[in-house]
Order: sequence, then structure tokens, then C-alpha cells
Amino acid sequence: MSRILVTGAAGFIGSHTVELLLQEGHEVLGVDNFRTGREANLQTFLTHPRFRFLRGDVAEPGELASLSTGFRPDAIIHLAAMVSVPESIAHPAENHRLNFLATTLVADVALAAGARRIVFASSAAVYGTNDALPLSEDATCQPLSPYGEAKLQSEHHLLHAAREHGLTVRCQRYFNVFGPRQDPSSAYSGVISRFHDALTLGRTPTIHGDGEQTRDFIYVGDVARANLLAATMPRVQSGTANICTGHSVSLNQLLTAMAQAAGKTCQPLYGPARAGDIRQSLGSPARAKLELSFQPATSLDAGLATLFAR
Ligand code: UD2
Repeated sequence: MSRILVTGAAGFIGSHTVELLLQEGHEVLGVDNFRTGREANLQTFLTHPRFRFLRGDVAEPGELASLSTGFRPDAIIHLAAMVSVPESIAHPAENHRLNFLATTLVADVALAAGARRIVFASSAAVYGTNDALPLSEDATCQPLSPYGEAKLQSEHHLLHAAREHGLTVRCQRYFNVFGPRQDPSSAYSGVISRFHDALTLGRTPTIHGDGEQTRDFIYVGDVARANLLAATMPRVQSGTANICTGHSVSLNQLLTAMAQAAGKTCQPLYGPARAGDIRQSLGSPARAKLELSFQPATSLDAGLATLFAR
């Protein structure tokens, strides 16, 4: 059993990760300030005997240190973040605070508390436009957004701390994560949650651009397992790995598949393409398989079926 501190525990990926850690017998301290996380996401495990939740802002200097006093984590899984690319363009200073400065504070807490491992929620957004598909971790990183920049800077900061202090740091470059509990309520929300909302409420979904942009969608349960492995697998070395499936679909194909899963027909509205939007995104899952023995188990169709069955 490990003691694991999870930031962003009430978020979409955070709550699935905590749930799996508890199922696997670990002790978890979850922290979240409910900026985008939700209390409802904690419901299924809030009273679990090996779970404790504390409300707090990881980006506020000193706050995580005081919240986690006495917990002595073996590992920290740092998922708290501003998750939206367009929001980072609209609010670059806040992006810097939440997606970079907070990471440095988490590294400080890990060192002070004696944690041996940090798992960091990085992103495919670090690559920016790159035609060398599928993207391997050695591909050139040229982020198109403040979001991607901050994630890349955070990776560098943590890997530097790992070298300096002998920690193990795993940077998980998530591609497009989808599944239950993804909040559809903002224009910045993940596209599958937006399309799901539109299809179930009988509204017209909007496609930004021509819909031929592609994404590698990975199911949140698989991402939670990748986090579990990165945090707890013995003899793991520091490094960076894509958390992806190695398959991509266009948004037009996605919407057709989702309409089918919902048993509906659907004509979207096409709007202007988003600033900072990556055209093609497809990752190579080879390194995560090699270094973490991680392979996604849920196909896009199976994940969509779960979403529509709820
Ligand atoms: C996702 C992640 C981001 C980062 C990135 C990695 C979310 C919310 N964002 O950004 O954190 O990890 O992947 O590359 O998960 N779109 C529509 N209609 C809509 C909403 C979106 O057409 O109603 C388009 C959007 O313009 C983009 C695609 O769908 O081309 C995916 O958008 P997204 O916001 O789900 O995710 P992305 O790839 O910007």
C-alpha cells in the first residue's frame, strides 16, 4: 500500500484516479479548490476509510504544504490545472500560475515531505504542430498555446528536480481524455462532453472549423490506470510518455459515431476554427507500454457506449 497525495482530486481525471487508487488498496489524500472540480465527483468514495479530502488551492504558496502536513506521501499525482487551451489564451497569467507555478510548489512539497515520486498531468499540447505522426516523445515540441508552454515548462522543472534530488518523475502526456464526469457546461469543455450534451438534450452541436481536425481520444478509466502505474509500479525510472491510444478520428467521424451510439441523426453547425487549435493529433503509445506496461483497454466505441448507457 502506498500513501498518495492527489491534487485536482475532484476533477474529471482526478476523481477516476482516486477511485482506482482506493480500489487497489492505497491511502489517498485528495486536494481540490473546486475551481473546475466538483464535490459531486467525490460522492462515490468520500466516506471511504482510506480517503481524506481537503479543500485548498495548490497554486497558493504554502497551502499544499500546510494541508498535507503529517500525511508523508510516497507519491504525489499532480492533476490540478487549468485544462482548457482557449482559456489559457484568454487568461495567460492565470494559466502561468495554475499550470506552471503550481507545479513548482508541488515539487517543493514533494521534497519537503519526502515523497519519492511525482506523476504530472502533462499534455499532447506540448507538441503543437508537428507532422511526424504518430508523435513519439522525441518529436520536437513547439506548443501553440500558453497552456502547452506551461505544461512543457512544468515537465522541465520536474525532470530537473528529479535529477537534482533523486526523485522519480513521470510526465504523462495525455491526449484527448473522455468519459463519465467530464463537465460539459463551459464552451471550453472537452468536445466529447459537448457533443454528448447536445445529443442527449436535442441541441445542435457546433464544430469549430471544417471538422477534419483529428484527435486521439483515450478513455478516462485507462488514464486513471496509467496514473496508478506511474505512481506505484516498482523500479520505474523518471521520464515522459504519451498516454494515448495510437488511433485518431476526425471530429466529423466522431460526431457520426456519437450520433450512432445515441441512436440519433445529427446535423452540426460549422463555426470558425479555434485559435491555438492543433490540426492533427495522434500519439505513439509505445513508450508508455515499454516503461509503464500501460496499454489502453477501452476503444473509442466502447467508451462512447458507456457514456450513452448512463
Ligand atoms: C485537449 C485538452 C487539453 C490538452 C489537449 C492536448 C480538454 C478540454 N482539453 O485540448 O487539456 O490536453 O487536448 O492536445 O480536454 N471542438 C468543436 N466543438 C466543440 C468543442 C471543441 O469542434 O464544441 C473542437 C476543438 O476546436 C478542437 C477539438 O474539438 O479542434 C478538440 O477540442 P477540445 O477542447 O476537446 O480539446 P483540445 O484538443 O483543444
